[in-house]
Amino acid sequence: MNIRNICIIAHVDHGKTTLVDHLLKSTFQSHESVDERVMDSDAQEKERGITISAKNASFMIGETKVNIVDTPGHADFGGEVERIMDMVDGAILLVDAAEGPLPQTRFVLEKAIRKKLKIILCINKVDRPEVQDSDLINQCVNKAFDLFVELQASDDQCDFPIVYACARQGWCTQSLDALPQLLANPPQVGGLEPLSRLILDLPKPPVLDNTAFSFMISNLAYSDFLGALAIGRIYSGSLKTGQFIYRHGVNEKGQPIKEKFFVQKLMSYSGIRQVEVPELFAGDIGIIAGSDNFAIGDTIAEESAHVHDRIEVEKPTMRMIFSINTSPKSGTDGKAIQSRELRERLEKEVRNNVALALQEADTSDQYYLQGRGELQFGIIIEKLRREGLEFMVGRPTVLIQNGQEPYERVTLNVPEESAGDVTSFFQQRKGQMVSYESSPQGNRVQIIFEIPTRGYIGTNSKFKTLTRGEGLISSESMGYGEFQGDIFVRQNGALIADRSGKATAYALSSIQERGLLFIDEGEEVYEGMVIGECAKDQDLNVNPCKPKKLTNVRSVSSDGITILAGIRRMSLEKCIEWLDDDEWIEVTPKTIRIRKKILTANMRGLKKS
Ligand SMILES: Nc1nc2c(ncn2[C@@H]2O[C@H](COP(=O)(O)OP(=O)(O)OP(=O)(O)O)[C@@H](O)[C@H]2O)c(=O)[nH]1
Ligand SMILES: [Mg+2]
Repeated sequence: MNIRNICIIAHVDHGKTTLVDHLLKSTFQSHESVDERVMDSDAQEKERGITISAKNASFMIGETKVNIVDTPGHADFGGEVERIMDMVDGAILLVDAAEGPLPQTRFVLEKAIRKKLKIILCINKVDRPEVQDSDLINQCVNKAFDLFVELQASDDQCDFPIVYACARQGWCTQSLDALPQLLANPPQVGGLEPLSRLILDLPKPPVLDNTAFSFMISNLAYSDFLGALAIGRIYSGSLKTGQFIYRHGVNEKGQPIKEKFFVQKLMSYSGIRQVEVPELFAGDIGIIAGSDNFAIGDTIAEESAHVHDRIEVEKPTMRMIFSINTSPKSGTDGKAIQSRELRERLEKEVRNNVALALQEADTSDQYYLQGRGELQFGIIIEKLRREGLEFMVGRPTVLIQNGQEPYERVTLNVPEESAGDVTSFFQQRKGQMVSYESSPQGNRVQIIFEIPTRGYIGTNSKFKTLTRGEGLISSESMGYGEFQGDIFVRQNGALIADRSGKATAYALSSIQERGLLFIDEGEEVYEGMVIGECAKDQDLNVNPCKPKKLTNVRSVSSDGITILAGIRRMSLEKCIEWLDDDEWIEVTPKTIRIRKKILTANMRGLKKS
């Protein structure tokens, strides 16, 4: 069969998954109702509207089978893009016409160029109002071209074909002159034909001149019936169900190991489905079941076949400590796992995600998970929580190397009126402004900062507030640089419960004068639990359970006192941003609480920021 293996890469939100919807359209049966952004199949992907993990699908263009991998665009999931690059020979690089190339465009393009992929440039969202009657599309193409040159693409890669697209309406064209007509009259069918033709022009999968079967694992999935599923590209030969084959992997020490296993089932992609096939052939992307020990980067091959180099990805720059739940309420909401289970669960996560690593901590019931960003950690925590587990996590910290610390290049696009506030906020956190550019209309500015990752962690909510939700922010890792000394992060102390019990409205109404509450009346608290943010820069122990002395006078509200002013409900993301080094986030399926690591008030002392 004729095959093309391609991926789709871009900065976050530039429209990858939407374009894949339309490419896959022909594979859906007429009676099927298909969700928008069908590849974002995970619950958290749907809720957050972003892609988290890279996923495969396939569609037909005439007689040619196209295996396509949709990838995430957020920098925290860069490892997902890196690990699928070995599966494909071509890439569609999407760029939002109005936003132009952004940090993650550069990151993914660099990876594609290094892997010698042939690239199609797709300028997307040409329907955006700001693009009309402007020169933005041409500027976008020029900036993309400059990026290719800067990243040292080969002449052949620099000679990329271009399509101008509206992924949302499912059409594209190679001619700029055709845009007004297409915008006025979007085609109902066949709108992506120009892109399809370019996909067919991409190189065929190179099939090694060797009849021995060889396959590399780029992704893992799980089936309740079959256990682990290895997803990857077949480089040479073929494989049948019922055969014995070898897994060439590595042990914990990184030494090569070889395991023989029985091929239980083989599948390949048809649309978004994995369908059983009797045999897999070189060139295709397939799925193998038969061993529970599969790991990303392993080669599955006949004994004599070539063992491929393992997948290399950028190293983690951050870590977060995970602990068993030692809070007084442990086990009341969910399953309070023990040390061994916590370790096994985190190990599973690391096996499935090459961008993560597990590191021992000083005590046996705590482990460091190393990764790339707060969002990545937040998603893993939420996933474990939804599995019914209880545990605690600490503040994300950066990994120091030879006395140096990691840096980010942060690109901000903000309304002009908030530029001053945003700038001083990032400068306070040791950010150095490296560029400041006003938009042609003059109402927005693009600012680029180079900032220690430590300073960048925890800026998201504040950035949203400063820009009234209208700012765009993205970052790319710049590697390691000089350690910048103390960075002033949280200004406020914590309001801490000094006993266990139920919070009363009476007590909270007077505590709220000292700061901002995180809890409401009636909520259970325990000694050492953080119930709010102190207005001052110092921690404060308070009694949130104090009952109102009975009087004969009763008034409107339940216990005759004021209604509480405002409560700041702390989402998981907000807790991660807010947390200090002497605090834990206690995560259970039902609640998220912040607590002091040392619960007993008189053992703790009161910390001043
Ligand atoms: N105006 C306009 N909006 C589009 C177009 N294509 C996609 N969008 C919108 O852009 C948003 C992001 O689309 P996605 O397809 O999720 O983007 P993505 O690149 O897959 O995002 P990540 O996977 O999270 O990086 C959605 O609201 C889409 O409806 C387009 O051609 N025009
Ligand atoms: Mg997506």
